[in-house]
Order: sequence, then C-alpha cells, then structure tokens
Amino acid sequence: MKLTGVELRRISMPLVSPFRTSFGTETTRDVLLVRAVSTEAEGWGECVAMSGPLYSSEYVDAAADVLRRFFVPALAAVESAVEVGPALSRFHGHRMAKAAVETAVLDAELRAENRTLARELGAVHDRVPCGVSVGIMDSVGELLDAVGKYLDQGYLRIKLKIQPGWDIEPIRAVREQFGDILLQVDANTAYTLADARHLARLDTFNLLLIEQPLDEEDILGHADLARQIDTPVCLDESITSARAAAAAIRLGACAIVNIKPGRVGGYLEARRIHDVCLANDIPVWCGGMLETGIGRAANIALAALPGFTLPGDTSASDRYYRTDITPPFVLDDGELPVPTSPGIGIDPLEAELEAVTTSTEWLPL
Ligand code: NPG
Repeated sequence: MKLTGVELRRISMPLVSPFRTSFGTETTRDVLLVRAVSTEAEGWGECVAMSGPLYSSEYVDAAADVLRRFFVPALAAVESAVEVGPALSRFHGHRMAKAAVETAVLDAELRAENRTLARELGAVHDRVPCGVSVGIMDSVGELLDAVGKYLDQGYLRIKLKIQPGWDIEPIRAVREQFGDILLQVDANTAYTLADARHLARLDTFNLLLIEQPLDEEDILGHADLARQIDTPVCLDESITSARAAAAAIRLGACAIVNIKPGRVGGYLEARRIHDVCLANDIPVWCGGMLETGIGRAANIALAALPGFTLPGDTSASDRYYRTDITPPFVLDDGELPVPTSPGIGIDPLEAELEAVTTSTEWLPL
C-alpha cells in the first residue's frame, strides 16, 4: 500500500449535555479527524485529545501540529499500519496523535484487503455490553435523575465521576436508590495517598472498581492504596503502554485496567496491553473519550476481544451527540453490535461531516 497523503480535519461537535470531571467541563468536542489516503483505499482515525491539556499533556492543537510537522512527513515510506509505530518511535509522547494516524492507516489497509478491524484484532464477540460514564453534577438529585435515565435506556453499568467533596454522598445515594447495579467510580487523579482512609469508606458500597484515584505517575502510591482499601484499583491515565501495564501489574498497583487506544498510541498497542493483562488474569475494559462514531466503531471492535470482561464506556451515540457524523450506534438490550464491514466498519455521512467541519488541511506524501 502506498500512502499518497493525509488529511487533517477539525470538527466541532456540541455535546447533548455538559460533561463535568474533576479536571474541567466539556461542552463541545473539538475533534481532529485524520484521513489516510492510499493508492488502494482511504481510512479514518479520530484523535481523542481534548481542547486543553487537562486529562493528559496532549491537546488537540498540539496533536494537529505534531502530525503536520513531524508524524505525517515521517510516513513517506510506510506501506502498512504495523510500520507506523516504528516510523514514529523516535518521537517522544503524543500518543493520541500517533494513535489517530496509525488507525487511519490501519483502516485504509484493512479496507483495501477487505478485512474487519474486529477480526484483525482478535475479536471473539459480535456484541459488547455497554456502560455509561456520568459526570459530576450540581446536586445529588440531578445525579439520581441522570442515572435513572441511563438505567431506563438499558445501560448495564454506571460509572460515577468523583472528586473530593463529591464522592461518599453521591455514591451512597445511587446505591440506595438503585440497589445492586454494577457501579464503579472514576477520580481522574483527584486524590492523594493521604486520602487512603477516606477512600476506604467506599469499601461498603461494593463497587466494581475505583479508577485512577492518584496522580498518573504515582504507581507506588496506587500499590500502597490497593493494600489499604478493598475496592479494586483500576488504572487509566497511568497506563500509557504495554510496558507500563506490565510494571503496574507486577507492583500490585492495579487489579483492573482501562484500555483507551488513544492514550496508548493506537489499537496495536492496545491489543498488546490486552494480551499482557489476559496473561496476568487482569480484567480489562474499554474506556471512552467522548468519541464520534469514527472512534466509537473502532473501540467497539477492540472491546470484543476476550479479555474485555467488564462493560466499557462504549455508550450509544445519543449519549453524546444529537447528530453524529456517522450512522448512530444504538443500544440494544444494553449492548452495541460490533461493526462487520471492512476496516473500522463505518463511514462518515458526507453532509453531517461537512456541517460540523471547521477546517481541513491536506498533507501530501
Ligand atoms: O463515555 O466516552 C465516554 C466518556 C467516558 O468518563 C469518560 N471519559 O477519564 O475516562 C475518562 C473520561 C474522559 C472524558 C476523559 C473526557 C477525558 C475527557
């Protein structure tokens, strides 16, 4: 496969409701889409970087810059997606940007060969169970309304965003109101090890897991915390590679791993993390970054691998967007279907895509 160029396309997607986490509130997703064009086919990737460097050091303008100046020019001799990682390995970090372009090349390659991403990654299911991530709210009443609505829609597991001052009471209220549902919490690094006794108070709520309670670099802190609380510790931000996953597991820093392809540099590294976790009996689940249908399609393929034994943040399109840029993913009995068409298995809808596009840039190779 010979790449002829890469298009960077920025789109602006208003969320159906603001999404509040411990690091900020997202009301509109400023998404960077990457389209890789080859002599045989073209493919899509979605960059999951946010507008600002708040979830991690990456942000969308930086992703566009590093792709334009360094990554795309380095792909001139690349003929297959497996060559993208090695071609970019001398560049440090910027994993979300790397993931976006690797996915676009992989999608183009799979489409040219008439193969699906799910099959390529080793998927063993044709449907995946779905959870939903519920942001921090102004009041417990508002939270209960939101959780009730999602449960009515069929979501199989609820994840609550927490932070100091918004943890015990909202969790207790959700448990009291909705009983024995699958429930987990996500702190996005908002606590320190000094909060261990406070976090041990969550033990009584029988949570599936607590996600990334401490700083992303604090692997030993997570190992210490894991010894002091009964709730299983899950890592997200800390796990940037298969090597990082292996180290965190060996140190006892996590019992569960959230896999987000963008965070780790792409689907090929995501699969390696899955393999490391499976070999160590560590359950994994697929995280989300408020993706459009492009990123969602690929995540659902990944979530169909055998080690993904917990419902992911792979919600239906209408949880995020009134109008998506692809045909929507619609929840069916709490599950989404794994795409069956070649590549990521979905195409942008031309008019919908044009309507939200704010800029495009063609980078010839
Ligand atoms: O359903 O896509 C989704 C969102 C899931 O909570 C979610 N994502 O930290 O995992 C996270 C969080 C996030 C959202 C992080 C937006 C960064 C930005």
